[in-house]
Amino acid sequence: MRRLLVTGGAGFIGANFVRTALRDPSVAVTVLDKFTYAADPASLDGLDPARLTVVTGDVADGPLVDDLVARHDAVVHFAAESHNDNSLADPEPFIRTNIEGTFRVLEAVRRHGTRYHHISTDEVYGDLPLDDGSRFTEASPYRPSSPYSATKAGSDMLVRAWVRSFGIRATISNCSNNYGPYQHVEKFIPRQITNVIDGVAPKVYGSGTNVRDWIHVDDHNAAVWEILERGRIGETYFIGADTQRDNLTVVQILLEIMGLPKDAYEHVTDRPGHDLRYAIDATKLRAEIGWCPRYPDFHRGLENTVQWYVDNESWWRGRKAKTEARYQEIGR
Ligand code: NAD
Ligand code: TDX
Repeated sequence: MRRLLVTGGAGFIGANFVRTALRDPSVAVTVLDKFTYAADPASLDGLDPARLTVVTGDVADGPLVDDLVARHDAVVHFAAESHNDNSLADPEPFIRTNIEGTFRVLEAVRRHGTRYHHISTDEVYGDLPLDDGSRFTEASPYRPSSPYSATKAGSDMLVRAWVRSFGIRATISNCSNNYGPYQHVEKFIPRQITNVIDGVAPKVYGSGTNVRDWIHVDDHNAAVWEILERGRIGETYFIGADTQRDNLTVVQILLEIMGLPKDAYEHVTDRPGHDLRYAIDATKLRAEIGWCPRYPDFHRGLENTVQWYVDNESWWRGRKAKTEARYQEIGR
């Protein structure tokens, strides 16, 4: 049995990763999750209890992390505070979880010689001009804009230093914007889908011309799995599916799928420091690892995602009112 420790495994991408990983009968997973507002135990419902252990705890708790890492063959580190708007309202938990938490995991990995994969984001590279066609590559300079992306950049730097100075067996992946089932309703796509279900107009920050490069969460996780298996130690891999869309276009597709006029949205105050455009060049991952997206049809992916939120209202309903109340406080 191969024993994986998955931090943040009750959050959006982590829970989907656990679901994928447990399809391999030779894998057992331990989830370490603090169960912040972003986690939901129900995201792990229906999985084989003989091969899934869930531990409630903090990645910044050194002794706990050390004990768990010692008993596993590999660590996949998803746990993070992940929402830009929250990092603007209160950066402190981002420092503790994203930087100190990663430091604790790295120290445990160093002591026990455990294989480590670090989950990061394209946002550490800052943003790109709207219209010049450029994309981030693994050689792009780090230029984070928000407290969230600055702490993710810090965590990436720690991993690189621990590889070089201590020789830990680590890989890093930086992925673009994910969508799919089990994503918290604070994030752009689920927020708009659930607004429409509730008869509320989708909320577009500023002009809506900002561009994100979308990828289905299962494509992200398939790439992570391949990198864990076959990635070169010390390397960084970009994960992206060549699906750049501006926010207005995404909202209009959602409205069309949900049977409403394309202009049934409203503009709200922009996010301070709002990154203009992200775009990922995943040539290295495709060439070296042979990965390619299995869900390249964005329209179809959004249709399936809308259907998932319609069918799984009991999963998100309990968080919706509180999330919107938080947005109301910040005027977005
Ligand atoms: P999420 O907010 O849905 O989930 C994060 C999980 O981490 C939650 O279950 C939460 O309870 C847990 N967590 C938070 N603090 C913790 C702590 N101190 N100790 C233990 N667990 C803690 O986030 P997500 O969207 O699933 O993102 C997962 C990872 O992927 C993050 O590292 C994020 O930076 C990265 N990422 C996300 C995207 C995206 O589009 N969502 C894109 C690229 C990279
Ligand atoms: O209501 C909204 N209206 C809106 O126009 C929300 C919530 C967002 N937006 C815009 C802001 C962004 O341009 O939509 C875009 C996507 O916003 P988010 O879902 O907050 O994602 P983003 O800030 O791009 O960051 C995401 O991708 C990279 C994840 O949240 C990060 O964890 C990941 O690292």
